[in-house]
Amino acid sequence: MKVTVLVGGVGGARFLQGLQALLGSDGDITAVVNVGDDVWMHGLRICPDLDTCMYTLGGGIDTDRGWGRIAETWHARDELAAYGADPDWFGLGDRDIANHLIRSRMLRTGYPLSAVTEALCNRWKPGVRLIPVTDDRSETHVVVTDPADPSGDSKRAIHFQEWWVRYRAQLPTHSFANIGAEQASPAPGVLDAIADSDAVVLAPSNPVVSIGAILAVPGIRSALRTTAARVVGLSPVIDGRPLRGMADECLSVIGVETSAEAIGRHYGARSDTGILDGWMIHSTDEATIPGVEVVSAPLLMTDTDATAEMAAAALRSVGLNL
Ligand code: FO1
Repeated sequence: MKVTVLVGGVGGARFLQGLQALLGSDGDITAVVNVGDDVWMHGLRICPDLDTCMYTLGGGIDTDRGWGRIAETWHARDELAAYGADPDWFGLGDRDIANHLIRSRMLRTGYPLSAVTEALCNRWKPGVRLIPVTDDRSETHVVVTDPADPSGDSKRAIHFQEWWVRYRAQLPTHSFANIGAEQASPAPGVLDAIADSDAVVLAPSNPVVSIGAILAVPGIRSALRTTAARVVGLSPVIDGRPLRGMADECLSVIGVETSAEAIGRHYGARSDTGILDGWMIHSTDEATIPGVEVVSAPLLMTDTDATAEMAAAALRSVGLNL
């Protein structure tokens, strides 16, 4: 069974683990991964969502943090801070740095990010195909009230990572921008994966800075609207609260209520101008979305079996027999 999943970071990686467990060797899973979080730091290209998926499925992730390597050390980070090297608020682990050194060298040699990802996955063998949504630059930047201006009148754009890690989204925030998206195009294999799958799944990732950043790449939204596959999403919000991360902070910036129903309506029905055929919500939630089949099931990814059940419910909801 061919399934293509649009994923962001931690929630998306966990969902992929469950889907992989569900489909087993019959599965042919392609993950179209968000690159909006990607950033140059200390001369290295960091791709947090690709790395979280690769490490999680490859067995190298630190499960408490949800990012970076297990059994990590931080000597290089501490040395950089000792030199006063900016930024000192973003933790690069020693083991993780090897990954970024290889990626940065390959990018500078001219390899596209999709080829770099394939090379790194030769080591980690995630068991699913990880493809960045685009090989081009499409970074999420955030327009905030300038923290350096006491009057509070001036705005400036900062990289998503600074907003998320340095400021924990606690700045007055006005908008998001996907820098480079207009000139970006889907990476090789992405449109075919969406067109040729039995189902396309929107993982329970951040609807704005993960799924939204993927949809910002020209061609993705129309591929979802025209594929013969059924398209089903899973709500990242239960009982009005995100399971982790700061989806609520992001949703309020774009004026969408933090609820399963509001997010499903935000994605919209394919029979209208949206991208969904089905929408999974948690057993305790309610939602009515014109043109979308709403199904409720337990959406807590407490372990791989629970996540596998969730994935099965999602695929069944759009008519796949599992
Ligand atoms: N998240 C943090 O909260 N603090 C960090 O210092 C940090 C470093 C970091 C380094 C590499 C990497 O791949 C991810 C990292 N993250 C860190 C997570 C990153 O900010 C993610 O983009 C977000 O957590 C959202 O997915």
